[in-house]
Amino acid sequence: MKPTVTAFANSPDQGRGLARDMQVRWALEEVCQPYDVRLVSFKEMKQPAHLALQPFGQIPTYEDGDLVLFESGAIVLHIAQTHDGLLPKDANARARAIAWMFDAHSTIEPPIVDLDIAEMLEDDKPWGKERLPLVEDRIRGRLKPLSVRLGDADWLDGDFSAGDLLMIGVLRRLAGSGILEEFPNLAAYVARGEARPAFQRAFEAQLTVFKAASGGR
Ligand code: GTB
Repeated sequence: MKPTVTAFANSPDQGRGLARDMQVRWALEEVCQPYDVRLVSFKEMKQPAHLALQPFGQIPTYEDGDLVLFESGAIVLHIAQTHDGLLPKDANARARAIAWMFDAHSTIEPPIVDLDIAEMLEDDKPWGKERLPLVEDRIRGRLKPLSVRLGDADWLDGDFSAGDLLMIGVLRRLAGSGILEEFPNLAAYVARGEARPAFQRAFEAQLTVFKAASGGR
């Protein structure tokens, strides 16, 4: 049986693959696991049927037989633990790859989400313009050590892993901000991830949804 993932019926990201179903799609593509997608509207996400799957009324969710999961990081970890290809076999290397997954979501991502909030919701506040550079600097404060650690390696710790997948997913949210380009090795790292055939397949799949929803434009 194929797992089912939920995604936005009308993604506000305009087909740029920035919503978090993208990481789940990408992980499934990396391990060659076919999957179904159930598209949900903003209204449906807040209805009891979806809230039973995701208490906060968000996407993505993951259903596979008796298992219902939410939290994109937990979903990617589950996929990586139940399929070959996204986590090293060696126990210590596996633990380190999982550490990078947590790092992506709990250390790198918060100031990046804060930038989205500052730009989208706080721009018109009297203090909005003054705060923005502070938020941007907090992102730089996280990217600098990440850039140093990556150095000239292709991936964060040996072969490509679920840690890289989540980290690249998080860094992609900086597209258009100009901040990522201040760290050329991180920009190249993101481009390397985006060039992976599995990423391309996942990206095309979510883009097809966006194009269909916007009348094929
Ligand atoms: N911690 C949860 C996880 O990782 O699964 C967070 C899930 C989450 O934030 N889901 C968002 C959602 O459902 C979509 S991905 N939001 C609707 C709501 O809360 O009502 C976040 C996202 C949304 C939009 C863009 N964008 O337009 O670029 C990018 C990322």
